[in-house]
Formats: sequence, C-alpha cells, structure tokens
Amino acid sequence: MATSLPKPPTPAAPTTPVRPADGGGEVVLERVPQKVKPPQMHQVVMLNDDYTPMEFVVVVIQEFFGKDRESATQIMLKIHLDGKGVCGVYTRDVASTKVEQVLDAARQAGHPLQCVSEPVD
Ligand code: TYC
Repeated sequence: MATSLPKPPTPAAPTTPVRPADGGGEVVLERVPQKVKPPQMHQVVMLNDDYTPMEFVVVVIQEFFGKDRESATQIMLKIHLDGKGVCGVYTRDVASTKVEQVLDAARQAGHPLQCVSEPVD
C-alpha cells in the first residue's frame, strides 16, 4: 500500500511589521510584493581567426556547449563567415567558466581561438 507523506507547509508570503502611528500596542503585518527578478543572462560569443582549424572549433563547441556535431558545424561556419557567433547563453558565472574552458583548450592546443562573454539585452 502506498503511503503519502504529509505536505510541507506553504511558505508564508513575506511580510513586514508596521507599528500604527497612534502609538497603540498592536503590530500589523503588511504584505511585501516579491522582488525576485530573473538573472541577467550572458552569451558566449566565439570569434573567427585565420588559423584555428575548423575541426577544432567544431569539437570545442560540441564539448563545452553541448551541441551535436551538426549544430556545432553550423555555428562554426556562421563564425567563419560572419566573424563571430553565439555558442550559448548562460548566467554570468557559467558563461565566464565556458569562456575560460574554451581559452584553456585553445591555448593547450596552440590555437589563437578567442571567445568572450557579453550581457544579453
Ligand atoms: N577561419 C578558420 C579557418 O578557416 C576556422 C574558424 C572558425 C576559426 C571559427 C575560428 O571561431 C572560429 N580555419
């Protein structure tokens, strides 16, 4: 027989204590509107150069941006033709880690591949 666990209590809406101006003893809790905004997102933009092999770029895009070979190739070709292209969009810290991983892999392989992270409007 399946037993169901008791539901956790619903979290209370944020409130702020307000003392009435008449100096009375009672305290009123006023509801405070939630002010949680979604985080600013950052895109990782890869730049073209004349030296990094296409195959290396495709593998990097697959490995660090989770793309399949087909989409990685499309992105690489766009960068090759337009000078730059977006590989992915992440929160600031994740985007910055991706940039470091790409630059590290490029440096280790001796390629001048560059990429940057920039806020998305
Ligand atoms: N332009 C490079 C070449 O012809 C390929 C390349 C593509 C390099 C994308 C960097 O971000 C890049 N070998």
